[in-house]
Amino acid sequence: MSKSRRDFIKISALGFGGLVLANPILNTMIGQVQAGEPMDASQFKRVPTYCEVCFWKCAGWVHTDEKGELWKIEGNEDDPHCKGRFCPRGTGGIGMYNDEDRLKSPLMRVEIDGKQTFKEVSWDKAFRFIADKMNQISEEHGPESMALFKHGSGGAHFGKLFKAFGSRNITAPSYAQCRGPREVGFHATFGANINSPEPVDLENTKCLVLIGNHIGENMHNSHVQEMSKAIDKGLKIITVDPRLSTAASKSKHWLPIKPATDIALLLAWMHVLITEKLYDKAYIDQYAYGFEDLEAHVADKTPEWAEKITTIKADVIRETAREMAFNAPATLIHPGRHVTWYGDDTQRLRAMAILNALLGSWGRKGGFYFPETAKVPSFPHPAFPSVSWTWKDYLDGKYALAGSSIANVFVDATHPDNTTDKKIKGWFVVGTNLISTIPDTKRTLEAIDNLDLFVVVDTMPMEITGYADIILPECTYLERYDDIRVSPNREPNIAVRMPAAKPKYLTKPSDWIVRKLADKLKLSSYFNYKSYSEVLDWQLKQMGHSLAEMQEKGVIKFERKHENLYLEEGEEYEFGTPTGMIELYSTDLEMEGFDPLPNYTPHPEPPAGYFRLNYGRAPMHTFGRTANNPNLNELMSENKLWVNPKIAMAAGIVNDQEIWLENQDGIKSEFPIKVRVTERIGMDNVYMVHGFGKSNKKLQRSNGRGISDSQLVTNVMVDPVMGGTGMRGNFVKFIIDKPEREEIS
Ligand SMILES: Nc1nc2c(c(=O)[nH]1)N[C@H]1C(S)=C(S)[C@@H](COP(=O)(O)OP(=O)(O)OC[C@H]3O[C@@H](n4cnc5c(=O)[nH]c(N)nc54)[C@H](O)[C@@H]3O)O[C@H]1N2
Ligand SMILES: Nc1nc2c(c(=O)[nH]1)N[C@H]1C(S)=C(S)[C@@H](COP(=O)(O)OP(=O)(O)OC[C@H]3O[C@@H](n4cnc5c(=O)[nH]c(N)nc54)[C@H](O)[C@@H]3O)O[C@H]1N2
Ligand code: SF4
Ligand SMILES: [Mo]
Repeated sequence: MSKSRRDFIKISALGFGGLVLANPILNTMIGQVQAGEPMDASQFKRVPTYCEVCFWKCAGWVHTDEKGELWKIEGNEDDPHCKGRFCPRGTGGIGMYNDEDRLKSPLMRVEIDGKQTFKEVSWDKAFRFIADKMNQISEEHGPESMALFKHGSGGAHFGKLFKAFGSRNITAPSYAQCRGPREVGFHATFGANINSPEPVDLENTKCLVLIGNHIGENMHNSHVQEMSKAIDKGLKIITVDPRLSTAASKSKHWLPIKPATDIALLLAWMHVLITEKLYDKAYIDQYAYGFEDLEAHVADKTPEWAEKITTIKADVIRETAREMAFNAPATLIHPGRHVTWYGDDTQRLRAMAILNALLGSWGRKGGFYFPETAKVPSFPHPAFPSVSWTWKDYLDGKYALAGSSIANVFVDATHPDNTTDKKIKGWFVVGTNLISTIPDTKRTLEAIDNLDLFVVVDTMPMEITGYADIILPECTYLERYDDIRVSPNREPNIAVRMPAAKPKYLTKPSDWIVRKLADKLKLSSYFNYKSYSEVLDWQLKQMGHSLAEMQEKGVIKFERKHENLYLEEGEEYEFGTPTGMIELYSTDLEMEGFDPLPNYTPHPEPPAGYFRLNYGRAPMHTFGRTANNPNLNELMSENKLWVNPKIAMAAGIVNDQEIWLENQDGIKSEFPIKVRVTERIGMDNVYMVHGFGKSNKKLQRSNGRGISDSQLVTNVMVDPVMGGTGMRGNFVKFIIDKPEREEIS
């Protein structure tokens, strides 16, 4: 690796020896809970929270004992996100508080004897340094040259600081690395975004079609619960996945599709529904635009045509299409979530939306319901200054249908090859580990090297922290207030998060960090309160409630005020598309010069000796954020490489053998991975769970355990419609003997 201005510093260089270790009382207590031993609950106090282990944000209770030690977390019975039960990750959330590898103090990059290292500094010194640099960047390039990458609750506080400072260049990896194409594809069709939680009426669904969406391993709580209830009621599942996922194993039909060919299958399903007149004619006649165009478009997309492409037998395609029609409109083609696969993702999601339209499932029981969100007033503050440019101006018309900012475009605007006058010179990265989150790490590092200021706010010494100028340690969600949770659902609802323990070490909540930094930037008028509890109480009082009440209840649900949950029979309805109808033929896409009807395009195949790199989730982990969590690491400490037995035999590799991988660009995995030989995966791809193979030695439990899929994702197929980063076009081969590697300093 070439020497860069910002050498990666393993935080271990600093040595945190002697600081507090894991809480032994807590560990015993968790042991007791897991062992199901009875405990006297009377000595415990409970504090409301919502979980931060993933973005489902389940509301729950943190129980603490008389000494204030955290004991356990459990779900809030009134919460529609969790229905009273946390998933294994949420239950293990206390491990985040308890992890002895946590960041403990603000750290500043310094050079000692020509070698870069991190030095502990006071919060005040850190703020002075950051404010000086921000002001300098603003003077030289304008405040817009400061950019914020955020993910998770703390990011909202920083978002406000950035707007007050004069920048709207704010982004998150949940769009262009996750669900962006889904939002664009469904918006173009139904005039509405899907958002989170997805408004899928799983509890009433009779036929569920999962396309590369592995609910059960993807552990989004209420949906897993609703799906298992529906299974008990006889739900038919059709799973399209090259791997026998948990969902596939519970399915009536598992379609082990050849990767990257889903659009062909979707078009053939439309062909069957239309030619066999199985679609919802009344619904289409009343609500849809462009049916004749669609009919002509799929006329030659026969199951036989699709069989050649997808390897799924024509009669299976017919049979599954009929199964969908039989159960319609309670048939749900699930829109998925992590959908940035092959660069034509918006078009694949459009095809999924169109299929839902043909089945009449949008706005229907067992399909998609119309969600409603509670209104929470904003705490008053002066108007934000106007800005002279944003990421949209930088793009100058490219990715025109992107409804949200594109994280990888921020990398481009920071990279030295940006020749425009709209340059990003400073980054705040709050709660996102960009090194393993945005593909093409090399480019991310080149951008980082071109920064004048790089601040990372995190709870753990994750990879991204090693490149920062300043690291600010945030306390965990169990130690802080955060914004009121508002999200769309069947019933509008809110939930609060309150601190269950004092912040450990020198860590602080984001709202405090932001207020102190605002003081230094002379922006304190935007943050006119002493504690975030004041803001929450003010907001709740405007709504006729209070923080004291929320402390008792945790969650409040409200009556719906607007439309019904579902369409009434024959109800007149205006969709949010340009035509006001469900656009089978998309006028938005046509206007921007894209295919108004989805087309199948072939994608490159793995060369001989290589396999497509497939990745996904494990029920007990969230991305890379939980790999080091003591409770969750105990459940699964490394990922394994799923390899088909025939492939393993040919390669001469056996179960549990450690091998390395090399991708099509000659990039070798940093660590080895154990092989899991299994019939559950096809011959053309290998599979691993994302989030392992942590590089930083300071992460004692997770460093070097398994492989990071992200290191091998160097080929990125960008979606021309909205800028999403397709990550599934990477091919790997096996390396049996430990490869020689240049040590990363
Ligand atoms: N190769 C590959 N890339 C992917 C994916 C994939 O499957 N494979 N998945 C994509 C998807 S779907 C998504 S949504 C994104 C997810 O991307 P990220 O959200 O970036 O994923 P994580 O690895 O969990 O990184 C979260 C970071 O936040 C920190 N953190 C956790 N809690 C807190 C907190 O309370 N405060 C602060 N300040 N920091 C905190 C963690 O320590 C960690 O560094 O990744 C995308 N990128
Ligand atoms: N436990 C847990 N749950 C989570 C998360 C987590 O980190 N941990 N993260 C949450 C987030 S933010 C997201 S976005 C979701 C992501 O969860 P999902 O939206 O379910 O998506 P992926 O993880 O991408 O799903 C991968 C599946 O797609 C299959 N697949 C691969 N290639 C193809 C193909 O070409 N065609 C088809 N049809 N299938 C293919 C894989 O074999 C695998 O089963 O999970 C959420 N839930
Ligand atoms: S699904 Fe699990 S990890 Fe995610 S918020 Fe809910 S309890 Fe937490
Ligand atoms: Mo995601």
